[in-house]
Amino acid sequence: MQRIYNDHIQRNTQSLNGQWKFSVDPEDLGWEQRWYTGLKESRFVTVPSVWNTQLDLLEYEGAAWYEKEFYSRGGCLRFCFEAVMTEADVWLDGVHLGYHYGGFCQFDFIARNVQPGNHRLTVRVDNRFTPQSIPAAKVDWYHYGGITRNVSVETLKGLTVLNNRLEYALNADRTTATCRFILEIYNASGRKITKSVTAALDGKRVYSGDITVSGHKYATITTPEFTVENVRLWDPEDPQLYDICITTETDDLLDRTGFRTVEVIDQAVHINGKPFELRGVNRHEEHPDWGMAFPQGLMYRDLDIIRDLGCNSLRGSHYPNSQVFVDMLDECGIPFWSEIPFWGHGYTNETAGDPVVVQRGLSMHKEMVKYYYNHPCIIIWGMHNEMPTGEPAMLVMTKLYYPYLKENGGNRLVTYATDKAFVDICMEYCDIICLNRYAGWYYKDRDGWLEELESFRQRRKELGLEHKPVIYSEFGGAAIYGHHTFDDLRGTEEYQATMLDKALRAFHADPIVAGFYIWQFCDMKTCRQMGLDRARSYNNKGILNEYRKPKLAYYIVKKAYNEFKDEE
Ligand code: ADA
Repeated sequence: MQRIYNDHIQRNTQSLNGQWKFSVDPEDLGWEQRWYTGLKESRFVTVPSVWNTQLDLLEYEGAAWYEKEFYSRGGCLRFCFEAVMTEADVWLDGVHLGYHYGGFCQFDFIARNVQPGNHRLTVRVDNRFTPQSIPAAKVDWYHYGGITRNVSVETLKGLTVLNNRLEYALNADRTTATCRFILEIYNASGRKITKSVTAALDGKRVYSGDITVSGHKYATITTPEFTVENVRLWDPEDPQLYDICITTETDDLLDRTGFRTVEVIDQAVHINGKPFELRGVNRHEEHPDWGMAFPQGLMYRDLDIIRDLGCNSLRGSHYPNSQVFVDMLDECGIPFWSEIPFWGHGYTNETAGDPVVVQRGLSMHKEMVKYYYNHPCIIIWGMHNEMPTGEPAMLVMTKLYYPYLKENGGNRLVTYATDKAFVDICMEYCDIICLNRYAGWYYKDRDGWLEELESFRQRRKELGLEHKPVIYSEFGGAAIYGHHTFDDLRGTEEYQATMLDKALRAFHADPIVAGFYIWQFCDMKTCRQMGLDRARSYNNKGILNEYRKPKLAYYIVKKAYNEFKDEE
């Protein structure tokens, strides 16, 4: 996987990014005609990319085939895909390796006994929607397709370390951490072997032990507990990271983590025991020229802007972001909300209760937890967004996901974003109540917030949930970049700026509000199903336009966020 540091020194890793053969398959002929035995007609594309940036494929929804030749010295090969949108079938030299569902998380397939020489990797990608898709076809972003993040092939030798998780609990004064590693091991040799596995944290060996694995099998090691004294905390003010190094005789895995607490005390989110008002924006990983195959250089640029704006937190709406971006947030101390792409308006009680949908959502949570567990910046897991949470199926779903994330998700708060503040029946199953509200845009006016806050305070009381803080997870309104009038018209930069200023000041002044994430960082392309409400086919609620040019609201928000910081 690509990180902002090397994650292997011993393991041979080869990037498969770059030029691939590509062929669309609008009539679904590929399976029958066995395109996985070699693409006859094709053009070249770059991976990672979305196919929608090609002029004749702007709106293409369907299957497409990718093929790449590469040389390998053979052995046991692991093919790693960081994201394929949305369904992927993978073949090596015409042999099917596996299938993966879900557009925003990584997955891998292992091929054994591969001979030295040239090989052909084929991927069939399908971005169509069905009633069981996550997200559903009605979603407020563009229907992209393609191999959107990095691809690599690793040569696995002997006993290998596929994944690690550092579980910890800090003592009351946060100076000592009681820890253990959970290590996922794979025997690439195929023989019965007994080998040692070593784990080091910040250069100090904390575990070493032998394990016996027979055949091509997986094994899990749960190390005995060990303590870390004089903990250097990961704190937004000073985000200290610890290096992880897991080694076997023939393999290694390098990672990083950080120690911190996050909890709710007196209706406020506390990081490391200190109240922390979450002041942020919602950000999609999208750019008009790159779609959701978002280049690393632009991630740095976005982060630069986000920090200039005075944000101290981010919501990764609406899906797991690239690992490298989350690595950057770890480094610069920006607490992050990570969620799966359950975006609600396309679902009914019936489709949200469909067992396939529920299981797909659970698998997405499992993948997100597996691959993002060690990131200290992730302080919130989001289960879903604007789903029909007034309906019984959503109660069943939320009651399933919430305990899963509490038990397995590490030291984090768990929530979901609701647009049904007054009819939602799931609020018991979250640590913070997160409201998506658009006063001044979809209803009421920009001065409606005080009334709104008062009504919700009452509602929270009626539900007996007064101990739960509230986050305004979305609010805002559209402005077309460069649109100014003498009148206070919706759609102008002035209207948006005033609206956000009023909202931010109302939230900041209210003790039940623990944080706020503006909708949204920048304008983004949306899909046809969103209808006429989206001028230019964009969601224009960005405080920057899609090319990251600031609107008036940018400066108003920056002023407010800096004032709030100065009050601390
Ligand atoms: C919702 C949704 C966002 C966006 C927003 C809007 O709150 O979660 O993705 O669609 O509405 O612009 O209306």
